[in-house]
Amino acid sequence: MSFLKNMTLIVLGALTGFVLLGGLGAALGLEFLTEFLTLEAASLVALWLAITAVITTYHEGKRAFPISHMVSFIGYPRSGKTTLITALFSEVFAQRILRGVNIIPRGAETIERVNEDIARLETGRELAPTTAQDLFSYRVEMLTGKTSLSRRYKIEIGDFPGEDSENLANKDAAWLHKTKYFQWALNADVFIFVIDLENLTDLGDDRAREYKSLLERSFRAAWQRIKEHHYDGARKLRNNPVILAFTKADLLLDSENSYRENSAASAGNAPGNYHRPVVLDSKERNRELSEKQESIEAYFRDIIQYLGSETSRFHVIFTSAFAKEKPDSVRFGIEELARSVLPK
Ligand SMILES: Nc1nc2c(ncn2[C@@H]2O[C@H](COP(=O)(O)OP(=O)(O)O)[C@@H](O)[C@H]2O)c(=O)[nH]1
Ligand SMILES: [Mg+2]
Repeated sequence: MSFLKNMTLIVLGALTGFVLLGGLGAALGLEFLTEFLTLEAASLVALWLAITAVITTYHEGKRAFPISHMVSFIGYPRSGKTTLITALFSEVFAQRILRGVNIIPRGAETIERVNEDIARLETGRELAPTTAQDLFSYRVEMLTGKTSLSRRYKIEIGDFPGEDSENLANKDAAWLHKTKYFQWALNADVFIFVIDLENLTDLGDDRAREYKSLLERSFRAAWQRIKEHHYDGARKLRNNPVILAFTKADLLLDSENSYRENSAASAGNAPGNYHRPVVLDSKERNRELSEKQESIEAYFRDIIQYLGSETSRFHVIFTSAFAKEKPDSVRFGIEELARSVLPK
């Protein structure tokens, strides 16, 4: 606001100056001054000042009024959503990703939750359950760049609540859509559909087939609901990032050379050991993982093609909170996730 006041003062000051100079010129009989200061010249200068004011106000405004950016994680209970969000924050705060971008948690709730969960993740304890509320959203502010082109974003990351241990089989595809969280998610800018690889370690068994069928039905219906919500065309969903995030990629490596403590057979749903993550620095492990990724993508071809045809910013990302590419590198897939979900 003070900026607007300043610009108004400058424009008024310049115009007054013109009038005074013109008057002075006339009084002193300096014709060249009065002629030069014609109405045309005055309006040209006023126009130039107005344009500068508009441009500067626009840039100032971008900094002063943060741009809202809502990110919504959509997935069934126990699929690793809270862990994924926590891993994302942990990597950002450790400056292993997005260096130079300033991310500041906002509000006691977010600060407590994030720090408590990062500590739990790093010591291999279960994360605090998300049962208490109908909806939890992490609030952070993000500052990019340092020049006058810098921007301020108010980011909300919505975490789907509901941690009940109920069997997935009891959930119908519409279960997601009936929740209060989904009502919030309808207005998001970025949509992340989460698929738990724990159910997909053997693509031949019934569990995998049922899981796939449930997910495809419910994600397709979710997307259709989101589209229907924006039916008036107020928003162009084609430009919104949509991500299919596969979690727990470490569980795909259940071969001899995989780390047993994190493998499906021994750990099941127990918290993984962050201090002894699967390290993907060998050729064999990398090859094994990319082969598995390919077959998973082929398995989900229908939903991948559907979502891929709906937006120009579709990504399939494999992630793991307990795997890294090198011993001290960023957790698996988290950098790609950060790049696709945060504003550019
Ligand atoms: N092996 C493995 N387990 C994970 C990973 N991410 C989460 N989990 C486990 O999956 C369970 C559910 O995770 P949580 O984040 O609470 O799921 P949410 O209900 O979707 O929020 C927990 O026991 C986690 O320790 C992962 O990357 N690898
Ligand atoms: Mg959770």
